[in-house]
Amino acid sequence: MNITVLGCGALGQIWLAALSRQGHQVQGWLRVTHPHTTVHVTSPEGEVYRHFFPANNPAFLAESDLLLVTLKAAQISSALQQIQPLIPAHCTIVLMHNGMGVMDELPPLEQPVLRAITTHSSYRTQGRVIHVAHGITHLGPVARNQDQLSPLADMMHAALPDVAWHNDILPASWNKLAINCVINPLSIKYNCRNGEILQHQDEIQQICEEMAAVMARANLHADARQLQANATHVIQNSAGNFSSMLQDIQAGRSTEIDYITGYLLRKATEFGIAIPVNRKLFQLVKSKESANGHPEI
Ligand code: KPL
Repeated sequence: MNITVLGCGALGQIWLAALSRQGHQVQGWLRVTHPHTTVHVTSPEGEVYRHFFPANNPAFLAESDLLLVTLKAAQISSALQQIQPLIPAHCTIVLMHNGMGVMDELPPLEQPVLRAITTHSSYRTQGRVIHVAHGITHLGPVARNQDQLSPLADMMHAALPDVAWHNDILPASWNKLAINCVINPLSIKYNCRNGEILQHQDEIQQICEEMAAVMARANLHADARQLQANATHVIQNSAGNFSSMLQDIQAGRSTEIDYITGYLLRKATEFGIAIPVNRKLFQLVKSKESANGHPEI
């Protein structure tokens, strides 16, 4: 397959490496145009992979079968808008990001769009990517009746297991949202690695109870104890990792809070449900962002 990976951060590099090793033709696409990109990944098993890939080649994009978007939620719609005229109609666009609400911002697209949610954990340090722990990638259509795209899950699974196909990606999206609503703001509150969050079980429970109330109103199966168990599992798996949100705050970047707890708050407001614990965490992260020079809106 010809594959363009839009966004060459930690997750983008892991996928570039994995897809290329599987024999696919790949290129990166950087927001600041550059003819090549360096991938330098240390796997959870300690193997080092270092390679140069071509980047930002419009002719290759015009022949791509898959556009894998690994940008942060807030960057996706404008980045897609810029390259939209170059994306061929047959190319499947996979959006792999934290949080929810991006679909509401996208320009109208003729290409099929899939959503991917991943629990692979990784971070960037001194020009290298540390792939801390393997995870599961859930893949599926946002619109119904796109089951014919399910072979893509097998292709991606062969490159970087596990990948699971879902005919309806919404429940998996909400379950990952719950994990991020727990780990990311709490990692900011306690300024800690994921593993230390386990010490705050009462808060984890409260976050999950509020989350379950909103999910139930959205007609999704919601069990607060299951959400808490899922979050605990991911915390244990990524214990040594700093959450992406804490990495963003430490690097002076804006975070994905508007698409994580912010999305939950928007839904709660729509349903008339009070979620004070999540609201307070949202405000805390926004205040850290504004201390970093990002306006509170
Ligand atoms: O998605 C993550 C993130 O950091 O954003 C988790 C799964 C919480 C791993 O750190």
